[in-house]
Amino acid sequence: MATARKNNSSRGTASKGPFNPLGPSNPTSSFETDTGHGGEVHQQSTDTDVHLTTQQGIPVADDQNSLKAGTRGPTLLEDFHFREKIFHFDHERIPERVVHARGYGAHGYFELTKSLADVTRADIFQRVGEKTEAFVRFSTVAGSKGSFDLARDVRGFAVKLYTKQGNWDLVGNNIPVFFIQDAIKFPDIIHAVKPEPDRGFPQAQSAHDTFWDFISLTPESMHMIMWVMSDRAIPRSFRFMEGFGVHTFRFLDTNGRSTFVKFHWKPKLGMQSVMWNEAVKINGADPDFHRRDLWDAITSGNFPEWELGVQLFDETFAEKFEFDVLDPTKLIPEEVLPVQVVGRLVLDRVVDNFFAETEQVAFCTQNIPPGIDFSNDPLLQGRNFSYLDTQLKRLGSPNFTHIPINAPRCPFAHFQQDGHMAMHNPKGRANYEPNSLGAEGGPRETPELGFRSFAEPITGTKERLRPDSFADHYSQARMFFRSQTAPEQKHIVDALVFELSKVEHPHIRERMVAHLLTLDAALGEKVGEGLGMELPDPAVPAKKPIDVKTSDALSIIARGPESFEGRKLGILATSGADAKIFNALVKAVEKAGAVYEIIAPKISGVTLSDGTAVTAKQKIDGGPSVLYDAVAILVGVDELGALLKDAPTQDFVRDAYAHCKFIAFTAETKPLFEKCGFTEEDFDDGCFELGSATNVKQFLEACAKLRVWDRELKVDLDA
Ligand code: HDD
Repeated sequence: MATARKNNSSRGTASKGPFNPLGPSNPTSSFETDTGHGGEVHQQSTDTDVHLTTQQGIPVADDQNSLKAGTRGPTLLEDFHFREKIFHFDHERIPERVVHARGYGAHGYFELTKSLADVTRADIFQRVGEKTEAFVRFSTVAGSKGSFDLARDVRGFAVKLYTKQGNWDLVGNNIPVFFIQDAIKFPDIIHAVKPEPDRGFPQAQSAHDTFWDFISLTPESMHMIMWVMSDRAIPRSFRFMEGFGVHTFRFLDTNGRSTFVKFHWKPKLGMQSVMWNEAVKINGADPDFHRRDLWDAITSGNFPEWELGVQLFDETFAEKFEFDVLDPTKLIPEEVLPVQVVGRLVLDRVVDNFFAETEQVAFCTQNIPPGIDFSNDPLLQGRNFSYLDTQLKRLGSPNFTHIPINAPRCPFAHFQQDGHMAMHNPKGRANYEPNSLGAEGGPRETPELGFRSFAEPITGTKERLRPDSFADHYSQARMFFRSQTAPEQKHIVDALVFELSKVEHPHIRERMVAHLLTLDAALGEKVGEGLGMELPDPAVPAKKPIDVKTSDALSIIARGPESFEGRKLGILATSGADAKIFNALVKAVEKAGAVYEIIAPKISGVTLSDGTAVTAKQKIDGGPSVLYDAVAILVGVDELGALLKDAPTQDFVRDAYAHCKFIAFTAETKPLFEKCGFTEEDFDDGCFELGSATNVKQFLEACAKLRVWDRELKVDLDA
């Protein structure tokens, strides 16, 4: 027979008062609400004398039990606290972004290091040393909001700069070109890559029929495909990737003179990617790998930084260049037109609230301040329509700029009013322009300061045509492939074979290999061989490809980082591990500007040979070696027996080796390598037996190279 229980059932005893594990007046969480009345902010205090209230401010007496007619009777409709709480919960979700749904943002600033006053009147580029507040959101494209971070995918690199003349959104990617030339094809490429409509899978993956069907029917995507199949699409961290504005934009000076510009973000710590097999395992071990990395770096004071670079050119350069500068499937190699560094972007503050900032931030390509203008790139022109439109769908009101993360930091004044959730309505009687009722009839337009478009003469027939100058789809794809180092080329081949092996329709595989044969015969042959198929005839190009000069800047490895700074060493340690070596290792890691994490049999940690106790960050099965850039294994003799029997420990060692990482170990650890099937011959330049502080130093110096690429050919079936 059930007994009446008025309190929370988990307490198990009947009592009249509301159940509150922390007592009746525990600190509530703190949050701010912008009332919008003159920007006044009410803060919900953490003071213990502030009670839980409804949204209307009514104090709540019982937050554990709904109001019922009789102890075991039905819930009453008049329970306004219950209704408000559930109503709000039911409406917590907003539509996720149709693309780039999974992302992570952080605050920071842009600092100008070189004035561009001679080419642009944009205020942000005038005064060296001046800082401009920034918010950046990184993202994957195809996956939904809850998908994993290490998908093979393009990464979004969207930067909102709160300039003194309004918000400038540079909504770029970590790849400088795009799949398609005309925005009208955007829904098609996105439908093709997203989960297939009948079955609703695969999630966050391009390795399926519809994606490759569309790609193999769209030769203009070949250049982008080279990038997406390369290591660029599986970055180690947001901190180690480049960003690009992609399109050609214009700078306009005070006289309205135009200079074309392409924007680049260059990571201060250099570029780095993971291996595909590693990416697959990271997704299981830590689906939040990238967002956690950004959070950890910023909260530990290792602020990620990028340089802003510009490629500036005029009409004469544009006319002479082999490709159309309005074609977003083409880039201008740095060797042809150098990138000038003009500033730096530093991310130094994590968000206070993920939803309020990262989820509600609304980037719009059309947000540009005076001094910057669009080019006629047809992809950019279409984007300028799409972004505004999507924010209305996602955020539900034309007043999305009233949300603090989207609001300009400079003064603003206009007569737009009303609408859902209007927070800033104009005061006074006159809500139109011009008027003679407000103070000086203002706000009024300012021809001098105001945004002006480039006065470009336009002629032509109204038509739906691609220009001939957009017709070469293979030359730059070839340039990209041939600019890669041998391991990077191998990764592209492996990625194509992997992806096309997931395609069920042979005709799609054939059509794709035909494109690859036209792009680069050796590439096509290797992929065809990897698929075990007879080679088709090469695809017939709309325009015969040309051989253009290769560019080292396109390779991650050719321009790899020179230090281990910002990277992470995983130290798998057990009790009894040599304290001297451990201490030397930790010192060397810190000196290199890197970080380390201890992985141990138990999370409580280990006791080193000198009796020092150190706590662990991970238990061995929670800290596989894929989470680290290099690893060290320090085992006490008494603990070795247990580790030899432990499958996750063996995975740790085998994966570190297979993923070409630098590995350090003490003499006592060698039986573990034997147990994993390694012989003396397998110990290469990337394996360091640690016996003294000197070789600890050598190990850390070697780690700067990040990977032992020669090893890959020994451990990979596809090699
Ligand atoms: Fe886009 C989001 C980057 C082409 C339509 N895009 C979005 C985001 C990034 C990019 C980084 C996420 C912004 C954020 O973090 O909130 N998109 C690009 C780049 C492109 C590109 C670099 C090619 C050079 N996009 C593109 C086209 C269209 C769109 C051609 C449509 C015609 N993109 C959108 C969108 C999104 C978006 C549907 C979804 C969420 C959002 O805008 O705010 O409007």
